[in-house]
Amino acid sequence: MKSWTRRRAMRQGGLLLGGGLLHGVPATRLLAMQQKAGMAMPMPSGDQVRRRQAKTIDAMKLASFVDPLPLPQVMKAEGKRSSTMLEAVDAPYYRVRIREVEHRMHRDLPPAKQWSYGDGPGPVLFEAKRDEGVLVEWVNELPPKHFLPLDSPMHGMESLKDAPETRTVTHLHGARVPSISDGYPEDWFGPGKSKLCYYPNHQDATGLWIHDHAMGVSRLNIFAGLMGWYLLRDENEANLGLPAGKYELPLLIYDRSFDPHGQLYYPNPPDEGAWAQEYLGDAMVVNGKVRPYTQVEARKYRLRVANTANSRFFSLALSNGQSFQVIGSDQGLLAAPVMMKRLVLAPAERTDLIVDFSQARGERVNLISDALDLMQFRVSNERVVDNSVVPTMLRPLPRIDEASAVRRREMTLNEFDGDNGEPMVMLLNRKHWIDPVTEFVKLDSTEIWSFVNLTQDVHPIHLHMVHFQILDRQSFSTYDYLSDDTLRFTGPVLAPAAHELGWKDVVQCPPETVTRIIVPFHGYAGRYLWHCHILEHEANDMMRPYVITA
Ligand SMILES: [Cu+2]
Repeated sequence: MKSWTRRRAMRQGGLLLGGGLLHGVPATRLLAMQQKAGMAMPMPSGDQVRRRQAKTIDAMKLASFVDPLPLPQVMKAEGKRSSTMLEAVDAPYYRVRIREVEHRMHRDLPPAKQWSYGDGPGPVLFEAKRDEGVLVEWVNELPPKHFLPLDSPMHGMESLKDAPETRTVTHLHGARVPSISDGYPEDWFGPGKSKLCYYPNHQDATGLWIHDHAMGVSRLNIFAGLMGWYLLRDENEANLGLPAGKYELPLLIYDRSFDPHGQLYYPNPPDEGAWAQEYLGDAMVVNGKVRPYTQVEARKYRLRVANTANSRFFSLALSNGQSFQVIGSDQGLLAAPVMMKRLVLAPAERTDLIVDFSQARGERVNLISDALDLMQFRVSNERVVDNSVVPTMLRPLPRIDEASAVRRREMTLNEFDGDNGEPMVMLLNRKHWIDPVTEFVKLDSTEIWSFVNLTQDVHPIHLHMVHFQILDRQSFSTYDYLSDDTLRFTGPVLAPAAHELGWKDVVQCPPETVTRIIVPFHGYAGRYLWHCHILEHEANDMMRPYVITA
């Protein structure tokens, strides 16, 4: 796991530039890996680093904690509508305009161009109830030109030459929905068009999130701002007595960088290499503001946290060193709270935290990620009565029996060099997005998928439509695997950490490690996808379709 730690520390450590993929890996080891794997690993040139620095301001110098934390704008239904997609007669209908807006992300920055769901500049929030389906019409009102740099070697771009630059399609991440409403990347639509989606909400309470998934441009569209919360509630959760209402804070955390005019800056190929292998900014943003603050009472709060960054892993902790209780993961509550002081959240992962500020009356407590500040809680000096509770048992959460799996699949995570030898391509199972489907799964069957990570990166792998449990992780020799396809393990079988024992839809796959998950494919037959949720990897080309057959 050494390289996992090293790699992760790099990604979390302040300003890491787009191409800085392999600092810290010994050159001899790197060379050996390249030779064995036929891989070309990109390194940023000093020139690239200097060019990038000239194009961005130093966001670490912006004053911290000067903007109040915005809370997401709760979306309102416009009555009810019927549709052939519905199970019932009619359902609440939402019409969401997708627009270009201007939004000030920090007191000392001018308003920056962004994209937004809905009419406000900030993130949005849908409140949904279990088994009460909703209709959402996503309306593309974007201008014809993208304000971020488009590049060419990304997957699918050949076939997208005539596609509108500002295409979009919305995916409700973690939702069990029919394929037609899932936001398949090729179901994009251009400006002036809209798409009606049906979300049945037949699943346990959890924090889902909406984001763009349009072919070839989703990393740019999400970077531009197309993200939001979707909190699904149920009776079990409501009866627990957890902190609620104003004591529940939904937080979208991500990173950005700004050009000298205060506008969002995304690396612009070819100046900085053929494509940005990862994006890491130096401004930590929560709900649309750079390092904001919020006033809290000296009591328990429930923090719903989603990592909506393109590439950055957050290592969440509190600046006063106090512990917090983890009560949920991607797909809802854990069986029991887990006390932690530090939790690593990969892109697209969510966590559900209880933080008790009662011992920090009158103090300022920062939410941090290693040396980086994300936001500040200003705890009131007043004593308050806190009637909320955190039960020791949250819900029954049986582990799935491995014996129930009818099929086991071995999936490789690969890095290779591109046609011209310089840019790298990253693949799942050595296949591109456009290659024919290779994973056909029977509806209602259970399978075990092993992710064989041959790369030096942690890849957060996400499967659409399903939830799953993590079985274990075990390091192996990539050398042996690449020479004769043999899985020779080099370390012990590691059980998932306590906070990973709940239902998941994203799994962190460490380098040179086999990560196994068990997946019951309940829900709907149809075409879905699985992919790495580092958006720059997904785009080039770590994304594959899979089909559930009835
Ligand atoms: Cu990846």
